[in-house]
Amino acid sequence: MTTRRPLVTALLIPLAGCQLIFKLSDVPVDGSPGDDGGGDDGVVEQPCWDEGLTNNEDLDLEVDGCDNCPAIKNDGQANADGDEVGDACDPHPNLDDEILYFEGFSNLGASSAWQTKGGNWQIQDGQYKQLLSAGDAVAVHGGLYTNATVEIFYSGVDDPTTGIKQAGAYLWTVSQTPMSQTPPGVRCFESRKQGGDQLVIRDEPNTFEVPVQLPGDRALTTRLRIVSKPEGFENMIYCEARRGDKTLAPIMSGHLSSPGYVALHTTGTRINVHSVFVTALKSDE
Ligand SMILES: [Ca+2]
Ligand SMILES: [Ca+2]
Ligand SMILES: [Ca+2]
Ligand SMILES: [Ca+2]
Repeated sequence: MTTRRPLVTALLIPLAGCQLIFKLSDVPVDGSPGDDGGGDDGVVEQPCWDEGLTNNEDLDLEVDGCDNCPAIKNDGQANADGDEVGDACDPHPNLDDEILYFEGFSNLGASSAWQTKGGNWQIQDGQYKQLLSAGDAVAVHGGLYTNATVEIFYSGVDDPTTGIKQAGAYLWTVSQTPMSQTPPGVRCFESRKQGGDQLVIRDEPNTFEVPVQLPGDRALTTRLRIVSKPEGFENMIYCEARRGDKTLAPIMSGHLSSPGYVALHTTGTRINVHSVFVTALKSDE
């Protein structure tokens, strides 16, 4: 899991004396000890949320573990509500969110966090790729999340000919064995049926096929966001598909307040997953 600065502070100050107090101040400024070293960016930095993540997925000024939105270029790190998640990817602009997980697949060992069933899942070129174009393929992340927001960037879905091709993601309830064939929970898919693109939301046993045709340009990366909001708060989940900053189809369905896994799923199609990002409202909210 993440290494958080407050814990390091507690361990080191008694050993090393006052010299480290400045280093471990809570808001390191650019160029000072504690800055992430991401360049002369001139902005007041937040503490890194995971100092072990040193790749820079989005090529902005902050490495992944010091970036408040690791998959979206946001040089200024704007963050209006002052929580751990930057404006560019904050699902609750006025509530206290925290970052639970980011995977940019920048190292081969990243695959060890995922169980797979079907398909041929490989980390190549900084992406998690499902390389077969037939059959069902699932990859499940071992983390367990409640009231989570999951953002997945992916591309490379096959051009359709006939039949049903789908690529998407789940929040997968823990009551089900992770590798079972038909898990309950909320799923968002992009699908193609006889050449048409559409977004499909399933909150078992219900299925919503969204009457919005998505652009068919597969050269663009799709951002798929799944939000599980707390029961009693808004009592909703929504899924939305985006390309770039454009929201294509925001959808409302039922709630999922029980813990769940994050899963990737393809049917009859290849996919290149660029990153997976999980945030949640802080549990004391
Ligand atoms: Ca970055
Ligand atoms: Ca960023
Ligand atoms: Ca924020
Ligand atoms: Ca927030």
